[in-house]
Amino acid sequence: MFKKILIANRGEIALRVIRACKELGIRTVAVHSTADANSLHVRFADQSVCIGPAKSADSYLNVPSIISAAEITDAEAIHPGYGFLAENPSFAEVCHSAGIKFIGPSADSIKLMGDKAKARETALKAGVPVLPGSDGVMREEESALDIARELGFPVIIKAAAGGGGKGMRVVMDETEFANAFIMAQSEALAAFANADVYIEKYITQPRHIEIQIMADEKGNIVYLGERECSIQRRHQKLIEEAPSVIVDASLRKRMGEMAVAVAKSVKYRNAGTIEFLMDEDHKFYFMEMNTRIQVEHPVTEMVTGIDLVKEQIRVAAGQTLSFTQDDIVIKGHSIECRINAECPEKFTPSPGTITAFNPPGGPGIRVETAAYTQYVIPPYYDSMIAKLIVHAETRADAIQRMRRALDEFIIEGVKTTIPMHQKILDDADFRSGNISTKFMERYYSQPK
Ligand code: MV4
Repeated sequence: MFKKILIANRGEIALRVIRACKELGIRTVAVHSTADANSLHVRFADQSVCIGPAKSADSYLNVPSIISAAEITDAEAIHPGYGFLAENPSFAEVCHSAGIKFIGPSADSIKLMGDKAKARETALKAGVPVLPGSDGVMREEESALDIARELGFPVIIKAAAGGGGKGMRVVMDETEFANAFIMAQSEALAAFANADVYIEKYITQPRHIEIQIMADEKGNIVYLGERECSIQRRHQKLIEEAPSVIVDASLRKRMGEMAVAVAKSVKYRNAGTIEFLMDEDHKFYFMEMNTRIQVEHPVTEMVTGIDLVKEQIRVAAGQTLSFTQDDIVIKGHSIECRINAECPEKFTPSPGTITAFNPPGGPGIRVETAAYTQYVIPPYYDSMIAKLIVHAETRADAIQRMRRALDEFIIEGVKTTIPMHQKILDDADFRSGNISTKFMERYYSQPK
């Protein structure tokens, strides 16, 4: 096992990794920008290194600085958390060359799944359902239009280097196609320095359901059930839950086995997530693979009782998975609300000083946060200040528990999205499980 790990991240996820290390008896090194000198991840780690100024590009994305910090502190491994360098194949490669274990998949896996057109091809070859679409990237508008006609409108044009919604264009009919195709290519070029786009049949009201997988370095791969992530806005998830109301044991097994098939086909290792779109007939299609631990991993932990971050560290150290597929049992229901320092109506950021902070407690409550009373939220990073996670026996009980916990959560000095969560939890469609990725659009167009 590693003796010392450097955590190349900040905020709640840095704390989450430090906690896992402490329980495994591993010493920790925090890295931080000048803006984060008073952060809890710095305080809770055994050692800390300032890696640069406030701007992420100069600190949390500064590869030479982070590698130097690992070298001077004798850290044997780096946990990247999510965001920042977590899905940067060259960072994984540099770690490897420097003799530092990157706690995650290989640089090759990250690179392959980062190209969404190649990821789609990979899933197809592994026998996993993908949406009807183009064979790889399309360069000429005319042949692209031919494909679109074959698929039937509406279609969606996606950037190969995209993901998370960037560089996508929905095309409702033939008359819009030429313009959308050229726009998608130039947007992709501007955003990713790569103009490659591909085409898929568009699903109008899909659910976003993803499967957590975990793989060791000996070829064992298991699935840990699904997360329902349809409640999102502008590709930012707001609420996630496990299990999904529409996934029963047999569908879970089918989706899980498909997720494992994708991972096996690329000799995947460590934690990963296969995202699926599900249509109204409950048919599912591969969408993307995320090659990191995700923000919403706690809901899976709550229903499986498995510590995913500890397991990431164990398998990176060469250990065999500590459980088999048969050991994994989904118990109860878990919901996570991401609480952001934002105006709950307009979603504009609300940085500043938290003047009062009192997280909820009691049975079935988990709060993942790096905030505290008098903490100053810097304007440089993302606006998530806490994840509130509940676990209960049934979905109805979990919703009640979340409402109770949101009522208890005191955050003063900045605006937060707590009122938005309270409204969603009171919504009849949400409560009945009648949700899709269009939920928030519908929700915010309703009179209040
Ligand atoms: C789609 C789709 C409908 N049909 N692909 C959004 C993010 C990127 N990963 C892919 N996305 C979508 N791809 C087809 N063929 C709808 C979306 C989509 C979406 C997906 C998941 C969660 C929220 C979403 C919001 C808008 C669009």
